[in-house]
Amino acid sequence: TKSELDDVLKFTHSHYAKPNKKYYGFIAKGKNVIILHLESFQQFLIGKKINGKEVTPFLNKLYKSKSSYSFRNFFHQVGQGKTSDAENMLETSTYGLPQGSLFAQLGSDNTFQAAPAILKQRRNYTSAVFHGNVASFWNRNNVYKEMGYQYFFDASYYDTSGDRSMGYGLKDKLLFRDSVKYLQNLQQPFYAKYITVTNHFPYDLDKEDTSPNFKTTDTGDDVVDNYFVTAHYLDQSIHEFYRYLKKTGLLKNSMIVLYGDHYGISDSENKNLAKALGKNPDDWTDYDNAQLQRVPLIINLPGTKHGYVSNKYAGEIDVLPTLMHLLGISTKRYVQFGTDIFSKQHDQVVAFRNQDWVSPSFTSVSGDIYSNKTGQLMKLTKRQKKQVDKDKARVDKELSLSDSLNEKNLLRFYHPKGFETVDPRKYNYANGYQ
Ligand code: GP9
Ligand code: MN
Repeated sequence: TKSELDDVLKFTHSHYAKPNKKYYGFIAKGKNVIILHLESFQQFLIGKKINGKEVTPFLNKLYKSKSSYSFRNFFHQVGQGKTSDAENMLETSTYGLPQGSLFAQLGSDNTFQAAPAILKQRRNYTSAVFHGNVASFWNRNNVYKEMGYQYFFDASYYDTSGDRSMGYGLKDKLLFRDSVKYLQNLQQPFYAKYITVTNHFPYDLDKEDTSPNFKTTDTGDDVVDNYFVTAHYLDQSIHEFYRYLKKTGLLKNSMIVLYGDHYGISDSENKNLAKALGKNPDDWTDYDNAQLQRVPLIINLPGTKHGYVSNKYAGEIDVLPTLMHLLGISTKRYVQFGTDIFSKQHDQVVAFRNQDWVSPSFTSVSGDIYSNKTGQLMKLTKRQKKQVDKDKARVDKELSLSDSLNEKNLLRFYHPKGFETVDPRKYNYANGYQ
């Protein structure tokens, strides 16, 4: 295991991307961090109009705002752990497992060196999660203690009775509204994560929650048609949340990070989705499926004026080093497989959990290489083959080293400078923070 840990450290140290001085600690230092985990929210929703109406007008405004750094080539990298894989990647910058959910399988006993503990120990951040489902789903109540979360405001903190819930829990508008009393009493600076649920397969929504003037598609596939309706509802929920942030005075001293956790429409439905995207279903290929794995990443810093939409290719694995550098916190000492997207050394090859990958030039699906320029299968030149082999080798190595680290719980043996091992017994979510 010592040598296995050394293999991991050798890779992550050689793969480390140092901060971009222009962004390191200037724009976000000392701000609260609010993570908005947008359930099943895909990038194709951004800017999309249906019957002349924007599906997500508020998020569209946020995405283009001068106070946002938004990413149009940002991809989810989840496996079967879905939401819990996204959480793991964003808060540890290590991947989920090849099969199943890391949270469920390893989350109760593994040693984590995760965002809540790092931010607490380095900058005295309070940490909290807000989610309208029961605490035990995805084994969160145990995992969050290993991560060092001080608070977990799960379903037991809200009235989830009757039509206040839908699918996996409390409806998003109610989660945002009923949690403000907890959020505004958190000791600042805080790191608070909201996990939404309403925009979740099969995208049911009570009539009372739909907007009469938003008419969705009529592809004949209920999942696709309803997806736009619940995405529209989620957009309204975020808009309402921003109003609460403004009213409580939290907006101006917070960095709000919004991202889609993974796809909402699965490959099997994509042919019906193609019509809604104005594409010919008969021309739909694996390349198109891979391109739809984009989810939005919006880093919103109210008050800044130099935001822009970045073309950089990146994935969920890259968020933690990126956020920590924005906060002015160094990351070199931690085991992180991702790289700071603002860094000149940021690695733009994005690994998918199933060993597929995308880069600015290529899309690799089950070993077939497509050109991102033409969307067609490629006959590789010698030089292109060399590049593709290099990218593939890096993806395979990164995934296998991450699996070795997590499956063998190697962080037990790793002590980054100044990091105190988390004691999960310190936390009791039933009656708030000890
Ligand atoms: C449940 C919710 C489920 O709490 O997070 O999300 P999923 O993993 O199914 O996307
Ligand atoms: Mn999810």
